[in-house]
Amino acid sequence: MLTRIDHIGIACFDLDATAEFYCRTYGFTVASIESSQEMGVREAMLRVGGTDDGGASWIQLLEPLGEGGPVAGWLARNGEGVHHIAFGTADVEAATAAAGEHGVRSVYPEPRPGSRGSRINFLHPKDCHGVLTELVTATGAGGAAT
Ligand code: MC0
Repeated sequence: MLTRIDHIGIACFDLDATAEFYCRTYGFTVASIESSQEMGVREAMLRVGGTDDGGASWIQLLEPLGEGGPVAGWLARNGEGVHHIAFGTADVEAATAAAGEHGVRSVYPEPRPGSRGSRINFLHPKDCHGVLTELVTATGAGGAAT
């Protein structure tokens, strides 16, 4: 079962400048910055809101590490903008399998490591009305970076 919108992934050319824009304009805070060679990105998680029980939502900024990865290719074709939407789930394998029962292909046969210790998979945009869709199981309760 999908429990929440975990984050929106935004592709950008300059992660530091884009993070500065979001923090200055909206008052968001940078919770983490990591690099993933596997995904070919440097990424920042920006905390949006949050409550006393730890609830928050997230903007994920994605800057390509090189020219070969999916974000680099997407930026070259489209320029900056929304790259994917991510839904939270307690069980990424089960959520991926459930989508598969509806004919939706996953990008990876097994979950891979994601931001802040999460486990992730992607659903192909061609099976999701043009939206690259990520499924995320966080290490802690409540979201990818909570
Ligand atoms: C590609 N397409 C997209 C898209 N990327 N449509 C919507 N949103 C996107 N982000 C469309 C293209 O326009 C094209 O459509 C078709 O899909 C094939 O694209 P392609 O790039 O030529 O083909 P592939 O197969 O090489 O790549 C597509 C695929 C790839 C979704 C498989 O982007 C992928 O593996 N993505 C998952 C990994 C990823 O995105 N990692 C970066 C975020 P036409 O109509 O021209 O055929 S890492 C992350 O987010 C982690 C750190 C985390 O959250 O923890």
